[in-house]
Amino acid sequence: MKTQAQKARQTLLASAALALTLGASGAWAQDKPAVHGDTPAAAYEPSMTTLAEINVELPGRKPGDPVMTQEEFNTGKEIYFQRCAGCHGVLRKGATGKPLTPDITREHGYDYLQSFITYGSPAGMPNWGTSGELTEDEVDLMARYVMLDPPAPPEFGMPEMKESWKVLVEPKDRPTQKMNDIDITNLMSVTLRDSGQIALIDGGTYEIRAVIDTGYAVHISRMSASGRYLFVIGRDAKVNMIDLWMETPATVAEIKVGSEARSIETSKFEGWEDKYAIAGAYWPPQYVIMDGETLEPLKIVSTRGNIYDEQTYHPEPRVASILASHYNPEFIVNVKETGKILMVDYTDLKNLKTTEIEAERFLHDGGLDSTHRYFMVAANARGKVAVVDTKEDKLTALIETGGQTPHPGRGANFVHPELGPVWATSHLGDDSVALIGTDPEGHPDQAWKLVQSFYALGGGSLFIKTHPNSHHLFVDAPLNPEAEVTGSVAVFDIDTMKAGEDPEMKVLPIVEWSGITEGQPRVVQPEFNKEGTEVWFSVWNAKDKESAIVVVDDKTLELKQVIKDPRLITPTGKFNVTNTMKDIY
Ligand code: DHE
Repeated sequence: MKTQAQKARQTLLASAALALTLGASGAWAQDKPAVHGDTPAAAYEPSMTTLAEINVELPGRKPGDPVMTQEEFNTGKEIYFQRCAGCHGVLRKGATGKPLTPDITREHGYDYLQSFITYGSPAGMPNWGTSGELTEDEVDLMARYVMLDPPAPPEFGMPEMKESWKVLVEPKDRPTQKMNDIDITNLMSVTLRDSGQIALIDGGTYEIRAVIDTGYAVHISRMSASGRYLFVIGRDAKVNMIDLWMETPATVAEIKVGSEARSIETSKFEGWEDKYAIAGAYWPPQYVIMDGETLEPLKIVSTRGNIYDEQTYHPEPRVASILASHYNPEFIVNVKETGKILMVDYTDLKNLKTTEIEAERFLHDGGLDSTHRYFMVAANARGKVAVVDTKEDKLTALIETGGQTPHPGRGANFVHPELGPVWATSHLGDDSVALIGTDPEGHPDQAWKLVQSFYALGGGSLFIKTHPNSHHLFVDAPLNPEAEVTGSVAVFDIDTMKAGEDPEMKVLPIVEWSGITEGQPRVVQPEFNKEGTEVWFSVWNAKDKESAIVVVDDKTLELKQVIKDPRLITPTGKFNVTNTMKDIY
């Protein structure tokens, strides 16, 4: 254990150095891997791939405009949306990175821009030229491109949504009872990132029961409250609604809700089960509430507006995570750049009521506490977690997690033997795990405070997980620079945890267990089966290499099964139907 701990410290130093070089200009700058290659870490950059494909005319030439052909402009736009828009914003007005509007870029001039793009800056700008990511010609092109007026990608309103909307099987033609022998309560929906598909894997037999085409680089899966319908959203903002009752589960409705999106959720409050679905978009910055049986778009709401503290206008605040409240008929919509959490009351879409909670900028991912009353979301570039009381619709606390760039996924809830109920997050920027007290009634001294922090495997963690029936806490580190770290997962025994003492860490060599020797696969996102007796890990390799899912016995921490299949291309997120439906994590 000592050597592991030492290794972990080394990795901490490596990743802390990395975070420092990348600077404090914001989440994506901090999240950037050292080399911007075609790696899973690079894939973590918000890349507006779909926007890059939209055709835009070269803006009319103004005096002083750099010379550029339409072809060069198209290439510049593609590079900009794929590499730069995540930090500098689609409209170049700045997000976590600095604004790059022509008034600023022209003031700097070509030589400055060319050198800046080539060498980067300690404040967070990557060295696109010297890293070899962009050729000299591309750097020259980008220096000229950013001096032109930024092209605004098209809006995506009701006409566009309606045009993309298809009901493939009408509700009246759908089965009235489950037509298959699958235990759908223990089904796993697995993202096959680079093949634009999901795999439905039986949690009991490990058999792939269906592979379903979805949008581009599908991001997450969420369940309807009844557990019948599965919703997935691609990065291209395409939503698929899948009926798990069909003989072979298949898409029954689909729609596009914008050009870039990451989140989808369904109504869960009593009396509103399966009534609505909601999706949030990065572009255009908006959310849309849809009919829960057909995906018919009903209400589109823009999130453009003022940043919560400065009260200055932001033209493109992206919608990050969305969760359904269990305490009120509301969706919890997290708006990244303005730092607002919107409690959207869905009881009357014509007279929509929204409670706008001031939280913190750069809201990203989060989940509920074990009682489902409190919602915890990471403002990751600010190193904080915002807590919202979903019963009272009020901000309860803003907590510094003590680490760099908290990234909880939905987090992990467990009862610490000495500190009581806690919610945990790991971090992208360092190897710490933060525990936050979540029991204001039973443990008022600990509630909404950072009660313990300890080290896991290394920086570059994305997800942490446990289950009410498990005594283990699992922490991944897929974006760590070291292959040994990305190929393993850290486990902590919850029962032996002591306040103020680092718990002992076990390391499971998941990639080694998968038997995959080619490529540099990364272990990502632990997910439990329904009973909480097994935990599944994705062994995420490059698209042209073998990937796998490794199943570990939660009691013995021994290998139980390796799921391999040529169809399992780049598996990443896994969503157990029951755990997802009931917010168990
Ligand atoms: Fe994710 C959740 C955004 C990259 C796997 N990711 C989320 C959520 C957001 C988000 C807003 C919360 C959704 C919700 O709860 O409603 N993710 C982004 C990005 O903007 C980012 C950084 C870059 C991008 O261009 O998309 C990004 N994400 C990734 C990956 O590279 C990951 C590791 C692999 C993949 O499949 O793309 C990845 N993100 C996930 C997963 C979840 C997720 C598995 C759901 C976790 C959960 O347990 O709920």
